[in-house]
Amino acid sequence: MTVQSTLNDSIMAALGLPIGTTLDRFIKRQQSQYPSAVGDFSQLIRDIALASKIVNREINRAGLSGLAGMAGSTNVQGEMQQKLDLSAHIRFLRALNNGGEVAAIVSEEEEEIIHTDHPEGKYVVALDPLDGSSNFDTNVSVGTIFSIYRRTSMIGTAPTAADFLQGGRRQVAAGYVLYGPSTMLVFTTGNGVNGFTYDPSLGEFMLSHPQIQCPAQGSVYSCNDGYVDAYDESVRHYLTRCREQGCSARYIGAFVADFHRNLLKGGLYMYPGTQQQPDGKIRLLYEAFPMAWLAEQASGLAVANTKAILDVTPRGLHARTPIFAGSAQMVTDVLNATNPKNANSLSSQSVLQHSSVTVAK
Ligand code: FBP
Repeated sequence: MTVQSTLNDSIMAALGLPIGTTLDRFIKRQQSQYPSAVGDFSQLIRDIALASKIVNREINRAGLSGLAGMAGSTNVQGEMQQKLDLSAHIRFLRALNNGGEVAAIVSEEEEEIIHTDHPEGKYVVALDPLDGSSNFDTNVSVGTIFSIYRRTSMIGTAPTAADFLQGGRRQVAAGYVLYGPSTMLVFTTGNGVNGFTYDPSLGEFMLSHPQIQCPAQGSVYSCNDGYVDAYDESVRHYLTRCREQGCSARYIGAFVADFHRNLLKGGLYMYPGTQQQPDGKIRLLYEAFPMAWLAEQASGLAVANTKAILDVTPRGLHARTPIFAGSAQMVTDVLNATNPKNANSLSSQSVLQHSSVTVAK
């Protein structure tokens, strides 16, 4: 007997559609696929969801609560920190520490590894607590980006840099939270990419975008046009060809927001290197690696100059990398434009072998 059968149509109509799958139910279902799972990984995802709900509330009220504006300090990248940068940093640190599953954290806002009160934790997390800092005070979309590894060092000891520098293909989960017109949590654990929309009336993340697939071709490119003259000639040629083919430029200035739009609608986000900044601006551990895994898991691609981002060897906790990410055909085209020799012999092959993409040469 289903619940439905005992209620008459008018009540059913008033109730409307079932509320759908909560993040918690989704995690439980995923966990049941791993007989050996004991729930600590599930708890970790819940801790991230909790922190993002608190950060969401603080972003929404920043103009009222005095959390808007500069904090008067700089981070390891030499960037001026905003109050919201620090409050998001603290909120995630607290939630991950209180959850007890994480032994150490690397955050964009601190130079050194942050050891939690739980050396017994199995996981380490790399985090960009609030991405898109230039947008904070202007009420434009921002995000949080996270990347999770199972530690390699001995449980009970203090994790070291080696736990974080395992390489992008060793991530066990990666995702972002987009604080936009609605707040969404999008993540992968290696079984595709799923998106959850936050319903403040329930205080729950609800499954709204199951198994996201990035269209192979897009008509949008996202880069800071102000820097185009400093890009390599081949990148400039690629952009000229994009425009000739009728592509539009869209750049929110928050990686999470630009990446999310391109993931759903098709498009290419790029932050190339320049002579001044050969490695560009985007950080490998807590920006490029997680977004690259999401791209590949959604049948998109993400490359540096000559190879897949996930095959780039991380040289430091805050190392940067050039990045081209999004629709597979657009990434392959920019790779062919910038490194034809490499594209044919190396990158596109190695890129393609890892992802489920078929791309016209
Ligand atoms: P943070 O805001 O976390 O430092 O991230 C870097 C970032 O803001 C990306 O989100 C964005 O795509 C890019 O830098 C914007 O940089 P620029 O202003 O140089 O175009």
